[in-house]
Amino acid sequence: MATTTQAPALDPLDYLAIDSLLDDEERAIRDTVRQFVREYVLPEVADWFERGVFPREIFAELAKLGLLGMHLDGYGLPGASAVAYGLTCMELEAGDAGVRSAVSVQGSLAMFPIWKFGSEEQKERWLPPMHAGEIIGCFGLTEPDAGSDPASMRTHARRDGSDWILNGAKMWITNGTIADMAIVWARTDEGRIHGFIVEKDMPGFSAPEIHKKLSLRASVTSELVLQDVRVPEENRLPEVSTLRGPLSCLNEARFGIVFGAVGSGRACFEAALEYAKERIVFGKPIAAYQLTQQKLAEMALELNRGFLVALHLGRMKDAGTLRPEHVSLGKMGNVRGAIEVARTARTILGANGVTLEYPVIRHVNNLESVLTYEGTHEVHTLVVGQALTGQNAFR
Ligand code: TGC
Ligand code: FAD
Repeated sequence: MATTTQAPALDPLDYLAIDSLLDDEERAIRDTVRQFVREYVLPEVADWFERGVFPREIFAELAKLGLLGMHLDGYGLPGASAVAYGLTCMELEAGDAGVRSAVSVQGSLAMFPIWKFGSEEQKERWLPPMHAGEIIGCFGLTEPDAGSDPASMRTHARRDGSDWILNGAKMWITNGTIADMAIVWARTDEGRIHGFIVEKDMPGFSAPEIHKKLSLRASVTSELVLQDVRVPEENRLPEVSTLRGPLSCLNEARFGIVFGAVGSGRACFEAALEYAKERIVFGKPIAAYQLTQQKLAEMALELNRGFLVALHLGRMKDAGTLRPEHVSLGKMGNVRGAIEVARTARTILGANGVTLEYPVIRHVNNLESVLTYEGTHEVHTLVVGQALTGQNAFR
């Protein structure tokens, strides 16, 4: 008698069985981070968001899992694959974008520039304790009058003997107030752009927190103020002196967002699906109405498409073929997709969609920051436009 192959049951949270495209190690890392988020983040995060706080202690927990700078190698760092790093960002952001931001900034924006552009002494001094969560870093590129166009930065570095004197201000800096050090990008009179390791106790440096945010509330966002801060030459990153330095770091963090946004969207989809099956309106669950099913089907489509794009970009990064323009397309598409999913999920929850009793409104609000930071949707559109046409439409 002929046997029929039984296809595995369809998993609404993995409709296209993308899980089967991951290897055992990738799945193990993903599951470990997912468990951490369930145990450590989800029970508390609505409260952190409501109070507008980010618990610094979480760095110790993230370090125990080896997640800080996980995709870098040497100096005691794990050297995990790009896909493993991406999956980590996805799971962390399914908890909250603030937690993913903390990991992105530490690994991709504070450790990466040292790893890529630092001296041997800098790498040995900073990378191991940053991986261990003993030293927290931040990344200062944006200024009050220079966001999308960092080439117009005003923060200034002047050579003074064997030191540099830094003056200026950075704005919207994740982790700034709780950081032990900041990678600060500054321009010299010769028009060079250098990265400096500014230590929090250096006289003239301060990092006041920015309050009244209604997005990414479970994340510290700060100004960096530099008034005649004397930084020794040994704290300057020696291997880069143009905007390529900070923009290279952004490629790393943007890559994490391509995955992270799918995590935010997935968390909203999961909440909406569960709610739709239980909420009875006009005598039956709202999941049984065609309009709700259309919303859920569109959400599933967007999330599966986003995950496939992310995974493909991850495989390209691991193969060494990923270009910044690819990352821009991924960030553009996946953040927009996640926003559509999150807002649609919010409608399914009705009034419950606006309370912190459910995760959805938190993700909706967080995604407004994700849309803007690491290059706005418009900036990435113009990067892709330039790659397609060869025409620079920024200026
Ligand atoms: P352009 O003249 O094109 O380039 C200047 C130099 O940089 C090089 N380059 C890149 N290198 C690596 N990766 C990239 N993606 C690069 N893009 C450009 C380029 O080859 C050149 O190198 P060199 O050595 O020949 O001088 O630069 P531009 O001034 O025209 O600017 C281009 C533009 C607009 C794309 C760029 O400025 C940009 O990306 N703007 C957006 C700024 C941004 O994304 N800021 C993010 C701040 S950090 C943040 O938001 C953290 S949030 C963290 C969290 O909480 O998760
Ligand atoms: P602007 O550059 O003033 O842009 C305003 C609007 O104009 C946007 O819609 C933009 O897309 C549009 N626009 C700009 N140029 C063009 C153009 N050529 N054509 C058409 N439209 C255009 N920065 C850091 O350096 N480090 C951090 O850790 C960090 N963390 C952040 C955390 C949060 C919560 C937020 C919200 C921001 C953070 N940022 C950080 C800053 C972030 O990178 C910037 O906000 C972002 O790059 C945009 O800059 P801007 O806000 O000055 O907007």
